[in-house]
Amino acid sequence: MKLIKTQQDLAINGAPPAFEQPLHVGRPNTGSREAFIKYVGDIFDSRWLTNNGQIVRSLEQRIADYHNVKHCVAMCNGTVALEIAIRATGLKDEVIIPSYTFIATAHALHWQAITPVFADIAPSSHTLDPDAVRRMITPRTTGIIGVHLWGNSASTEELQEVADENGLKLMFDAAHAFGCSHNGKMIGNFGICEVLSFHATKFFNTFEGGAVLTNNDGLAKTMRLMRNFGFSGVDNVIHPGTNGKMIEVAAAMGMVNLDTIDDVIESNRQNFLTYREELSVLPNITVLDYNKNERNNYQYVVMEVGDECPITRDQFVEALGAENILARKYFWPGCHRMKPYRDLYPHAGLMLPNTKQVAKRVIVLPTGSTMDTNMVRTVASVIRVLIKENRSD
Ligand code: T4K
Repeated sequence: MKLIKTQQDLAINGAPPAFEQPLHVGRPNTGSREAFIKYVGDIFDSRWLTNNGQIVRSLEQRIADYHNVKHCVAMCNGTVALEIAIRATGLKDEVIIPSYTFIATAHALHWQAITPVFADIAPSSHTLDPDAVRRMITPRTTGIIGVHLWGNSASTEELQEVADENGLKLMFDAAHAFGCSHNGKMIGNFGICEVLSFHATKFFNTFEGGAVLTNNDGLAKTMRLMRNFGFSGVDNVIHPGTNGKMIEVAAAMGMVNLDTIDDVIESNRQNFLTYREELSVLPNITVLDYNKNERNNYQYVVMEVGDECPITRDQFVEALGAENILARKYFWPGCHRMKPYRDLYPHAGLMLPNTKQVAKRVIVLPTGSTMDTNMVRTVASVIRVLIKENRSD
């Protein structure tokens, strides 16, 4: 690792890369190896591997307590959790979502023959613009799925108003928002329900996993049935269902990761603050901020490249890649431009100017517990020199 000072230090100009090993966005945080292996030993001893085991139930309780919400229903991944939540909530026909999100938000609807209708985002928050949602409502609309992108909460009150005024159901894709709050209230308490992802790349992971948080007893009961083929006791199926269960070894990873979650958030916060200090002084570069009055997990460092910047977003990604800094263009080009949805709505982009603009500007930078402040400063030095090198003045 070295500090990049001049253009001769850049890998695109023939110098060795700044990092010998690749720096990933979404490098998994893993808690104590010994504690995890102890759990694995217990799983071997008990020979209870899945089907609502003790570790899954303990993890559900801890996550519900952490979010101050009545129910946490753990699932095998965030996408299946979304699918089950959508079905249990009774969404059908058309559901309004942002296009600027991970493709799973759209797929979870499309997979069940529900049409995702894409509404535009607010450029400052990257989350659904309630007025844009209003414009997309048709007689076939049954609901709205807001996304708390990057962990920043969507405009929950305004979206609830739109939903109430139009007789729609509102739920949230909270895949990025584990441990975050909105107006002092923890995520998990908004809309009918909120869906978390515990994928390996999330700051809190269970290898693969997800969960639905809700205060609605009936909905929680239905989702518990749905994730286990609709079984109520032995030999008795009382509801349509699928296999959405979390396994014990995944829950064990969650238990271990929960033990160190505060340390992970703190190292994410330090990395975020260092990035912000280093990058926000650069012309045409902004770092998406977190609301300091809320609880945040700081898991994404989102840099936006302004239109006047002498180097384009894609040139940044390429030059950073040469340094072994594997920055990502999440969620370019927007769901509406991915083949299944492009075919469905070839002209959707006309209603999505902010999505188009934001998707063109965003770079997500590596962070997490495998990075420290010095590494962050090195990444920032590459960005600084790239801008300096390309300045026309
Ligand atoms: N809704 C939203 C808003 C979401 O963002 C997501 C998932 C979901 C719903 C669905 O939840 P899940 O069904 O996934 O639980 C990743 C994740 O696969 C995905 O979970 C996540 N969002 C999305 C934002 O990011 P990719 O395509 O970036 O994954 P990949 O394999 O390129 O990994 C990213 C980086 O992490 C790579 O540079 C390699 C590194 N990595 C990855 C894995 C899996 C590791 O170092 N170790 C690992 O084990 O999608």
